[in-house]
Amino acid sequence: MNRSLLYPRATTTRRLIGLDGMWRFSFDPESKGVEAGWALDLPSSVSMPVPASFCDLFTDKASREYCGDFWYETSFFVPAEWSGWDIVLRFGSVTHRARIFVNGVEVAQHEGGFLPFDATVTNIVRYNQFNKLSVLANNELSETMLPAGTTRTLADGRKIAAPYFDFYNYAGIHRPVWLMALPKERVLDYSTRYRLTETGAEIDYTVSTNGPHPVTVELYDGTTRVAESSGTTGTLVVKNAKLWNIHAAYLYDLVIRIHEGSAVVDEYLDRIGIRTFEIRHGRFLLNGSPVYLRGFGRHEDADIRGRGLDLPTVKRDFELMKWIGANCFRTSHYPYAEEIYQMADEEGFLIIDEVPAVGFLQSTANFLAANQGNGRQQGFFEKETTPALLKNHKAALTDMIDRDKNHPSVIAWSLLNEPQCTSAGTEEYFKPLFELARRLDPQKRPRTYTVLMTSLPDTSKGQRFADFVSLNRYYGWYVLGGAGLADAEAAFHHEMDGWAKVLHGRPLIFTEYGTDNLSGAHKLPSVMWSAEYQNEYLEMTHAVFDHYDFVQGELVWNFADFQTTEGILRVDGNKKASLPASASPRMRRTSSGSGGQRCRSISRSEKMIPKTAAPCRFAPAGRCLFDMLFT
Ligand code: CKU
Repeated sequence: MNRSLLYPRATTTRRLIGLDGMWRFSFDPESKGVEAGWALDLPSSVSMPVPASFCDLFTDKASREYCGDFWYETSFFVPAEWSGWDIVLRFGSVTHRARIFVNGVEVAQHEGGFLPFDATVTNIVRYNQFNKLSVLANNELSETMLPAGTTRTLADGRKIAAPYFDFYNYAGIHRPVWLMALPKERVLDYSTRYRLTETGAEIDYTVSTNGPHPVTVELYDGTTRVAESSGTTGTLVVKNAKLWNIHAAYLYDLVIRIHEGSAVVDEYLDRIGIRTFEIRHGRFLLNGSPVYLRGFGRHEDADIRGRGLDLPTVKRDFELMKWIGANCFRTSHYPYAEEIYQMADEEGFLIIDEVPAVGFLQSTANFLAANQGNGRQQGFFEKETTPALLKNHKAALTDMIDRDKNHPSVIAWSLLNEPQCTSAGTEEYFKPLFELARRLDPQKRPRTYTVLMTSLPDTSKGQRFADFVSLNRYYGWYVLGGAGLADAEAAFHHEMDGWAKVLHGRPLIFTEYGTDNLSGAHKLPSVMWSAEYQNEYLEMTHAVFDHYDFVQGELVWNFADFQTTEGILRVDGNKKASLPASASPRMRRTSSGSGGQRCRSISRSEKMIPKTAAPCRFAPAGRCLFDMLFT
């Protein structure tokens, strides 16, 4: 079996052609395309960019909200000199499921909208000619998939997605598509593990290939080879190793080769960072030194392109995160594009990598948007659908760890977001997942899941599995908000005192906290949605954090405003990033008004209201003109 999630790279033995660009596109609401031969010729298609979500490109609501089957089509040229190689198509992600056809022949199927897959097409392609590539995708939601939701049918027969999660169900070919020529005998995977020594570092590695020939592994610091070894497992000894660190990333080039006599059969190159990450005595230790996690929960979400990878946006986001002094983000609520992890590797950011296990809760999701859910109050892990869900969950977790295990930036795995975890089936559901993550990860990174507000220290059945506890808390927003802020603080303390009793030396971080903000709203005294209220909320919340030594991180919700399903609780999306100037001297001051032009992007509305990045209390001082003028 030649399964490989390695990132596509051109080397002396590998060739790549990028297939991104303008493709053809058609909705298929009656799911008749396969029978009607659309894989050979897509009728009445429109142009469609790849990568991108299709949703926000249309100007009519039926197209934006389309739910069901849809097709993409392009053609690709296979050079004659590629004959004798394995020809493989590689998709970074297609949301949520895909069937791939080449010249009308089905070559792959994949479920799960946030992880890569490939299709070997060696025996199907025509050399020195153009070949037709068709993708039949589908964006329906169900309770057995990640993320979870349901699909409803409107009176006119159209399907509509009803997410159980608080982000828009963007769909399309979201990440790059590659055509690759690979040697028949090749590297399929590799992994590394780091040990710091008195004189430098040791890197234990494993390489898997699909053939019998010997393997060598070399490590380069620029053009200088600093370590080498041979065999599919071994150790690279690096003297005076330069460690990868926060905002001070140092990357080495890893070169893996398969040799047959004097010939190199395959060569794979990657960039790795030498670092250790562990939990000890209630602290996160990076290279043995304590680190407090500061940063954001985020989304892959931008105007027009939706969840499609956009490198300028990626760059801008990292610049904003650096500017504000963040060191960490969670890939809420799904694994992000590989290019984002590469950027984090380069820039020295820590990532809590989250599998798309979100929406595993019916009752709360029901009230977040107008067209969601079914109002039932029940556990999510005691249903007929639970075994199928667990199977898909394991598959997604396996692929995420396979894909991301070599990134120095990835420091932890988040196995679920806000599941219903107080009911009887929780432990049976959680245990195999936590065991799987431990088994699959060569670096044995800590595992966590984010704990919903209604799951408390004494009722949360899942928390005992976590290596560190992650709380999403909104005291003063979803509960006891407004004039009740003092009560919110008391209730928050009460809960924290409860966590103190069950942590048993584990650190606890906040993976979400925040309030929505109406851009430009100011009021004295404050009201909810105003800038002033956000300040008061954040001050209170931070004071609670600082009261507890076991709190070892804070990731504010959210880095940027993001789109959600429309509903009475969301004003054209979730607006928790429109944070105003903070009253806290520790808080980065930004404005959602005219002073706050540090926009990641503009809003989706034609009013072009800027989105602002969230302020953080950990930003280095003195870099903001607005601060100097108005404080
Ligand atoms: C965030 C009920 C709390 C849901 N939680 C998860 C996240 O996806 C949401 O966007 C909180 C929020 O802003 O409500």
